[in-house]
Amino acid sequence: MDLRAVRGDITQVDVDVVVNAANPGLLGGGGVDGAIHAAGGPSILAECRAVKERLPGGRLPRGQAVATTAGRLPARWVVHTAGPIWSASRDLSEVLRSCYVESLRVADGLGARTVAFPAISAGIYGWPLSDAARQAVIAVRSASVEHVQEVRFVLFSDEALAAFEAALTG
Ligand code: AR6
Repeated sequence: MDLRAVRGDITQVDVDVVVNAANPGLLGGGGVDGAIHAAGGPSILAECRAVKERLPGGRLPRGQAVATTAGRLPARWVVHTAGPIWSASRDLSEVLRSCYVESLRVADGLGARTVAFPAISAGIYGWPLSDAARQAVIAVRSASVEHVQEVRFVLFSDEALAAFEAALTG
């Protein structure tokens, strides 16, 4: 797998799968989740509702991932994952790594060759950026895939791009 970091808006990238930093309720939110639903249109939310009905308690456990199609986005699918909320007192890094590994597993199962990730949990969920980047790179490198050839981290700020570049070279 080829791993790279770029600065950009994940709703605009031409890849097979865009990963959404969603929440267990799966019905949208702010940040990258809001941007994906706004740009992709209502079909994504309609599919999320259908997926949600099949989940126990109607909730996606943190660290797990589910797929929908991508509406009007250039991507073919959106893989929705719910990251952990940063805690200074509990080490939830395994849950964060699981978001990447499970998203890749779902993407690979769809036959995706290119997958774009945002910095999961590093926005509203408050995960420190440099560690979020480190966990992301460790997790993606640990994943075994059959079809995925390229993983692109699409970062919204220069600071986030620098953190991922450091994690990729460190
Ligand atoms: N493209 C790429 N990255 C983006 C974009 C974009 N269009 N928009 C924001 N980011 P966040 P989280 C960056 O808050 O921390 C939602 O309400 C952002 O700068 O989107 O996992 C969900 O519904 C940050 O670096 O996700 C959940 O409730 C990164 O994406 C909660 O927020 C992730 O920030 C999830 O919080």
